[in-house]
Amino acid sequence: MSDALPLAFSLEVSTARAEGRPIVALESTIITHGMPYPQNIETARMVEDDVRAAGAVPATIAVMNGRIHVGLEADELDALAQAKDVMKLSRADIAVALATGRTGATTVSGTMIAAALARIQVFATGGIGGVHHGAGESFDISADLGELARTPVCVVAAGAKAILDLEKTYEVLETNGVPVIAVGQDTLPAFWSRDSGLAAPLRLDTAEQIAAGFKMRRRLGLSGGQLIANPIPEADEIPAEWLRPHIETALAEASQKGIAHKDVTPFLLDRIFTLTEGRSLTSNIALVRNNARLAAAIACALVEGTD
Ligand code: PSU
Ligand code: MN
Repeated sequence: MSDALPLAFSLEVSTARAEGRPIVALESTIITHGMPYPQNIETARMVEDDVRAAGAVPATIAVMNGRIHVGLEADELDALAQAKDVMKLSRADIAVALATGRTGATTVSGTMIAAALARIQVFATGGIGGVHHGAGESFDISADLGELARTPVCVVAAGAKAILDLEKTYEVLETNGVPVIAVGQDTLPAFWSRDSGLAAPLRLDTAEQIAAGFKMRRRLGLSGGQLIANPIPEADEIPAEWLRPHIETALAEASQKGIAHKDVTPFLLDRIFTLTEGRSLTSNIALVRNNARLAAAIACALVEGTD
């Protein structure tokens, strides 16, 4: 038994670490459980290229063969995107998956844990998990929220996914001391739509300000991360009113079919994809890419700035 961390770095990431270059973590559950093949692999590649084009190095994270891979080689990314029976790994699952040599994709919480172990401070995803509708009965609250409260990673997302009870989600984040920072607007975004109608607790307009806020938390000894709520670009958004009935249909189907636990989010995303005739996926891809670009700018600002 070794005490060494079970981390495996891609060539690109290990070079970047040696050179002190900015690195952006990317998750893999969005690839295995969030998007259909082949759009999942196409998106994963585009997002990595977006990070590179913005001057940082992408580190897509997944568990394979008993190690947390920080940065996937091209063939590993291809294999993961097509693999069946991939585990969905949050804080609760990651150690068992590693200890038993399983293949698993990391959620926001799993990816934050891996990023922190690899000393990566910035992570881009689509939308975080949160409090599901009906949580008063089901108690279904994503592990992403607890992770944001404890692990020091700056998570760039288009807010929480609009399938969730957004008011309760942001209430839980506030209770747990997680800074929720809207980028360039006074309201929180709603994943596929720019505006949730909810006032943003905090607003910042530049990557440099976001980096400075993150460093200040460290100086103060505050644990936990920050949620950077980055609105989808206007050209790619789906108006919330148009989307609402489709979300309601998907939610009703999920409860009728008894979909529960880890299956809820993948089920809803897949149903909304079908109900919107693919429109939700097109905007999901656009918003992830937009988040990757901002995350790269924040990672660059963290490397360039001095504390
Ligand atoms: N962002 C997306 N699509 C996704 C996810 C994020 O655009 O599928 C994934 C993330 O991995 C997030 C997970 O952690 O959905 C939330 O799952 P749950 O609600 O079961 O915690
Ligand atoms: Mn859940």
